Amino acid sequence: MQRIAVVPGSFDPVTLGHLDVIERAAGLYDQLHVVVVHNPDKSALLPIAQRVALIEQAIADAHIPGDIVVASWSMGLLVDYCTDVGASVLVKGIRSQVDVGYETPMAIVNRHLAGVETVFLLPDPANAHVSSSLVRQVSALGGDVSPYVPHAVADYLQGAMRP
Ligand code: COD
Repeated sequence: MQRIAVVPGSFDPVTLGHLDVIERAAGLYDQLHVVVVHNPDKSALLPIAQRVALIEQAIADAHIPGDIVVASWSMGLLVDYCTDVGASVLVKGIRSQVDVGYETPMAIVNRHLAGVETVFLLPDPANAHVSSSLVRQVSALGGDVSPYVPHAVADYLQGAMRP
């Protein structure tokens, strides 16, 4: 039986921290779905289709091996996506106690709702401080985001900032 996992996120935009989690999760499961989910608690910078395209480009540029599907989901519960594709595991990154506090209730509810387990990966220390919100802020203020994001994202954001 295939072991299928989902890495969900806002990915607004995808960062080197996300890419590290995606690469390590791809090595743990037979098939990985990287799923862009609209988070109603956050105001978005990039359209969802653009986030999907940048993740696909970043995975290709980094030559991450494995069976990786990039998709988006806005039809309701995340566990419904998991059920649709036969995934029994969600993989999430945990950077801090703040992430633990945010993710713990969701992990419990997702297990109760659909029997979907959540696996937490600790970040690579090199990326532990990186977040999409930090990238959005640096970009909005005209700073260099290339230390924090894949090349495709840096190129896209620098192009978008040009008058
Ligand atoms: N290193 C390691 N991991 C990282 C890093 C980093 N530098 N940066 C982010 N991550 C991890 C985050 O901790 C998170 O696990 C994941 O990557 C995605 O991060 P973001 O910021 O792109 O996405 P979020 O935090 O806005 O999460 C959005 C979700 C849609 C995944 C979340 O809200 C969710 O799971 N929603 C479920 C909706 C649902 O079905 N609710 C009902 C039952 S709970």
